[in-house]
Amino acid sequence: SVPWFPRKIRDLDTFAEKVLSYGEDLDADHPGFTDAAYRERRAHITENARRYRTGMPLPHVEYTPEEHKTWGMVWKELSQLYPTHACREYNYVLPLLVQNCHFGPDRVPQIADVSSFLRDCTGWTLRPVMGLLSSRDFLNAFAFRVFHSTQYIRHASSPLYTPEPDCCHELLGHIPLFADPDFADFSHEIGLASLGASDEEIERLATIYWFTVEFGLCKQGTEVRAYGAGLLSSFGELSYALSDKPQRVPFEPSKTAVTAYPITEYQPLYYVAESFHHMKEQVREYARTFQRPFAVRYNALSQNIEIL
Ligand code: H2B
Ligand code: FE
Repeated sequence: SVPWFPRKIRDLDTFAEKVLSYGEDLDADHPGFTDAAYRERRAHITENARRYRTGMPLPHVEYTPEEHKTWGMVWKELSQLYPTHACREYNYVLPLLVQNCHFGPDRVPQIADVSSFLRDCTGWTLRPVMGLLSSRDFLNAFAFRVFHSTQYIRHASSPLYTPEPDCCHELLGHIPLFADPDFADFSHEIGLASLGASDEEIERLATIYWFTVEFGLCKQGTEVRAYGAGLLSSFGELSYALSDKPQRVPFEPSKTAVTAYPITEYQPLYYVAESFHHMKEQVREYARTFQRPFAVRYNALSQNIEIL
């Protein structure tokens, strides 16, 4: 039997309370664990995400001067590396985000501005989320071209480190490439493959997601550049990934999907894609091996999944 999956965009509302970790409560080793004001701030921001439903305006967060400062430090560090380390598509979009969505060193951008920008570019939109969703829920939303974004920011005591996704990771790591048509379609393809997939198939897609959307490298003429969000939002790993230390091999879904990876240290191995367009074709081909006895298609007008 095929596991339940969302058929209409409103079905994503059922994910809101199903976060796995880091809602309002933090683990003991989190930099903000002993900071009551930080925990309260997080609780306030995640409460908006908990209450959010499809069709509501995206919550506006009034960031504090300290939060803007943290963002500014992250921005300044990373933006030095982008011209030489980020892929061409990323470097094309970032200035557009500066022009259209108030990206820059001075303040944290608002996801409402970013979401309308993405909608205009590729039809992707954002939803606020309290914390980590299950791989299944998180990837199922991709079938609707929806990306769940956190809005809280890392603790001010460690501006270059966060143990979980925060708005710096989402805005600098993930968001820019959703404005690229081929990357948008590639990500959508993973989402469609995840609908009604078995637990084992979800695991494989989550691994592909890890080695592409989070830690992917791609060819750029004779060079290799980064497009993965985990790299584009980490000053240290971004230079490491392109150095001569790690191993780099061509992206190949059936191999990539079953590769083991560490989550608390730099990756020993990166997969290098030919192009986003080619990756989309590869993932589509790979998903044909899945068990689901029917095909699916997203109808962007009705925002429903059609079963074929
Ligand atoms: N949930 C949220 N909120 N953000 C993520 O980046 C995320 C997630 N990543 N759930 C997912 C899991 C990823 O690690 C893969 C698909 O398992
Ligand atoms: Fe991420």
